[in-house]
Formats: sequence, C-alpha cells, structure tokens
Amino acid sequence: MSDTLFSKIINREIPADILYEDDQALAFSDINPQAPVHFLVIPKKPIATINDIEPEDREVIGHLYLVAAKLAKEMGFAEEGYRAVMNCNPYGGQTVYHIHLHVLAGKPMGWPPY
Ligand code: DGP
Repeated sequence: MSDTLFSKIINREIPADILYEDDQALAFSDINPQAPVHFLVIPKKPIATINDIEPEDREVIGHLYLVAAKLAKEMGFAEEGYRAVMNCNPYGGQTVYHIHLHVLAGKPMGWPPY
C-alpha cells in the first residue's frame, strides 16, 4: 500500500493535534471536525480499507476501539455518548486510504447518517 498523509502524521512529517499514541495506534483531532469533538484513531499499520483487514489484524482493530473508549472516558463524554465509525470506499465516504475510526461527540448524532 502506498503512503497516505496519515503515515506522514505517524512519522511526524506533517503536524497534527495528537491526543494519544502507543506502539499500535495514534489518535489525533480531525482537521475538518463534524461535531464539537471529532478525532480519528488509526492503526500504525497502514491498512487501506475495512476490506483489507486480515485475521492477523483482529487485535489492532479491537485496540482502536479500546483507545476510543479510553479517550471518551478521559475527555468526559463517555456516558453522554458518541459515535465511532469507519467509512469504507467511495459510497462509505472514505477519502483517506489508511483506515481510521472517527470518534464524534458533543452533540446528539442523527440517524440515518445521510
Ligand atoms: P474519511 O472521509 O472517512 O476518509 O475521513 C478522512 C478524515 O481525515 C476527514 O474527516 C478529514 C481528515 N483529514 C484529512 N486530512 C487531514 C490532515 O491532514 N490532518 C488531519 N488531522 N485530519 C485530516
């Protein structure tokens, strides 16, 4: 897979408001927030889309949700609620081909999401 700008954020080649980092994952504020709180949790491994997740990636994908929930608790919106969603390919609204969990909070979310 070719490098995306998220690899550049991981490698500190472009700046980002980094909220959390460990050996497997990085969380940073979305540059174009769609809610009062909007950040992305990404694996350091560059997986392009949900369709490209391999069985060996189970742990890291689960880890993204653990990071999301940890930050939700720390940032104080866990109980109030939030949305955690991954977009896949054009119809899913994906624009960056390095999977990322969007975490949106701070207002009630609509459903359906279109
Ligand atoms: P998606 O459409 O699901 O692929 O979401 C990509 C998100 O990435 C979108 O909400 C905007 C965000 N984004 C794009 N470029 C940058 C960037 O350079 N920095 C940051 N922090 N976020 C970015």
